[in-house]
Amino acid sequence: MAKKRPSTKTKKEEIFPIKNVHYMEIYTGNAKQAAYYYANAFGFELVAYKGLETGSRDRVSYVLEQGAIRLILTGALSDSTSIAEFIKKHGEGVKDIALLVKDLEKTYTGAIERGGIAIQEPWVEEDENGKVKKAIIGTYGDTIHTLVEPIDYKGPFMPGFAAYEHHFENASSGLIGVDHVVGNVEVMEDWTNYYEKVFGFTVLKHFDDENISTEYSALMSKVMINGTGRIKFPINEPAEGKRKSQIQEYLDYYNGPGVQHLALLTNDIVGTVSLLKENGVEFLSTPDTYYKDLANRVGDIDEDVKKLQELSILVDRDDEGYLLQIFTKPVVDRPTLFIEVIQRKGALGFGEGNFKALFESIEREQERRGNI
Ligand code: TYF
Ligand code: FE
Repeated sequence: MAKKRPSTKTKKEEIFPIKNVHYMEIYTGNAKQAAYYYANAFGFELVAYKGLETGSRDRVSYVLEQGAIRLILTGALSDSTSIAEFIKKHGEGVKDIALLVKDLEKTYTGAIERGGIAIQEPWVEEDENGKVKKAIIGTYGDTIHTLVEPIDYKGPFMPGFAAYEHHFENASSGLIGVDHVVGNVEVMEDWTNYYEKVFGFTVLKHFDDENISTEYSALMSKVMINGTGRIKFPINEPAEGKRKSQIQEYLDYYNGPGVQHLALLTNDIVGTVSLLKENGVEFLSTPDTYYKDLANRVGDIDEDVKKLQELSILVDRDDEGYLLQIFTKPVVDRPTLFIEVIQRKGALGFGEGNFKALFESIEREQERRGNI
């Protein structure tokens, strides 16, 4: 008789195994100029391209990489694409959070059986560099998850893309990976239930409007996490407060739910943020009073508090360690999408201790925009 396996090995099989976030695709009105911004301001490297020169007649896409982060900037070449429609409705924004999976057909079919929104059945793309399997599942608003499974693919990015020969020098800013991707929706429970049922995610943390004081632009939030703990997708909903919720402002300008922020990891936030600021990236500011009691609140940290204050970097401590984070102003014309730079030194949280300072800073921006 076969020996019973020790319990440490009987790990529960995930219903939707995800290896990684494969790329995040931004629909933009001018992919060429957006690519220049992410390359030269954020330190991404341009690696692949498709457009008229490669036989793509309806869209142009630039692929940028930094560490394990991959961004695609896509623009329309004709008015008959859904890209042009997307931009008319939402402005520029994240269309796709693509997920690298195994057993794509099985993974896709299971998700659809559990109530996943079927956007596109599995298909195979192919060029001289090999094959890639894909399928598309819908999520909040017009956002999608493209599932990707390469099959012996050896090209620069995906079939149909050519390696990009770029002619300028730009330094990496030290961004190394995706920490979390946040969505703003109208009814949080609808979408947290969706991620539980369809993708097998669980709730890591729940912030309600009590935790997140109603004095400040109020919201509720649940952090959804997959079985490996690698993929974190927080979902926000507006809450009633004294002022207009920052989430409501987003929903008004985006015309519905969508991606609010991309949180990108660095191992050296001081170095990364210094470079981004030199490159002209605009960040939310933090009042000097925040730094007065920082030492009391977070105890000993490796960084020089003066330097953090100079750069407006926020710090929070939890049971496991501490984290440092900072938020850009919106990176598009509408007050919608922004980027968070985060460094984790053990901490597993989301900067809960910074919510008050952060939301006051967001509120100052809302006020300048006339949206309170
Ligand atoms: O992802 C988070 O939870 C943090 C804090 O509208 C945050 O980055 C939460 C909500 C929000 C902006 C930032
Ligand atoms: Fe965040």
